[in-house]
Amino acid sequence: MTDLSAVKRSLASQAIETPSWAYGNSGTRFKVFAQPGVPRSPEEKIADAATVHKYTGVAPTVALHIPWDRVDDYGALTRYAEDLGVRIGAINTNVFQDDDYKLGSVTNPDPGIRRKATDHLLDAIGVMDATGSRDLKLWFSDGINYPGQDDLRERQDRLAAALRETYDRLGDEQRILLEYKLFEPAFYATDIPDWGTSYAHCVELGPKATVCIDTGHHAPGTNIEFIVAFLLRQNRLGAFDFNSRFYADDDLMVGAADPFQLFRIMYEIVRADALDPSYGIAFMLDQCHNIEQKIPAVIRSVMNVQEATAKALLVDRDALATAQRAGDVLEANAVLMDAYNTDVRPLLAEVRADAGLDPDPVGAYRRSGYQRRIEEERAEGAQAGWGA
Ligand code: AOS
Ligand code: ZN
Ligand code: ZN
Repeated sequence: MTDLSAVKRSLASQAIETPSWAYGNSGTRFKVFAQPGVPRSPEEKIADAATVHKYTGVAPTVALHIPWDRVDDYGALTRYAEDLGVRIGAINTNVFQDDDYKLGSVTNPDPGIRRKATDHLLDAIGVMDATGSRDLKLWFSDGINYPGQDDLRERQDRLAAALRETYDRLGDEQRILLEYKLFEPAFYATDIPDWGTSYAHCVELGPKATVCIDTGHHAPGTNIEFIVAFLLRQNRLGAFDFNSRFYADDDLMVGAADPFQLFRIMYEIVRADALDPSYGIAFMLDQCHNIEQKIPAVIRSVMNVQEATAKALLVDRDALATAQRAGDVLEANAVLMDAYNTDVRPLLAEVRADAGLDPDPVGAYRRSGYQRRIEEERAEGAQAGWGA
């Protein structure tokens, strides 16, 4: 039997990180649809993240992206966030938006460009020193479009050298989250295309390097929960970039396309007792809200993760283990499906009420007047960073 009060405690202490870029205007390469009231500065993005935390109670940190969130004084930005009740989370680097990086950043055949890219990564650790961030999230757009364009193996050597230099600059409490992505913008070969490549580089680097799983970065049909289980067993799962995809790297709201997949992922987390923030996994969103209103979309995304987590926590693990040991295929599957098919919304409403929150976070946001205020106050919203 599942202990309901333990489930509620786990849900109350869950932490989901929201990304600063989710609050800005975004789009595809075809069109960016500007929305009224979007943030014009890193401070305003943090204010929106704090609003999401205010209504959900489980989004206490916000990820920044350098240079999109560049400021002169990161200490002041950190204090600003803390005054609003949130903290700065992962620092994301950007070595993909400069003409120099056409043929790659840290894997570029030109050593001068590699130096520039690596220096950016080192600078980002300086930002972490000022914000107190634990995590440096690295995603490289590096890759090649044509067979023969560059030497596949040598590019791995260049990547390893840049990662080594970056790793060696980390403080004792800091770590690298190394993200992988199958394709885009490179179409023939990406330098970190899959979890295995990321994992191998992390192992080579040392214990402070762990893999970041972006749920939108796989081939269709990939069993992501297997990757989760495997990396947890190896102690190398550092973070998630949660989002939903139908076709490629769609960055839609997590749990929108496939809530069952999200449940299966969260079950592996629960199975490994890795949900509590003290375990060290960063549960981040990496999303763009191109056509829907941004703050309620982020709130909805946080709630989708909560719902998948609640269902995962409700799995009767004793009954499941018994059925698995007995080789009772149908019963084992039924135990898992019973939990998935439970309506956990009343349970989450109770968890929110216990925490002094409105049980309906999206409704509470809509009633708060925040959206009207930002639409009045913020004249010209800034773009998130890409998609121009
Ligand atoms: C890119 O596809 C990745 O998901 C990265 O995490 C990226 O840094 C993030 O989406 C912000 O652009
Ligand atoms: Zn990502
Ligand atoms: Zn992505």
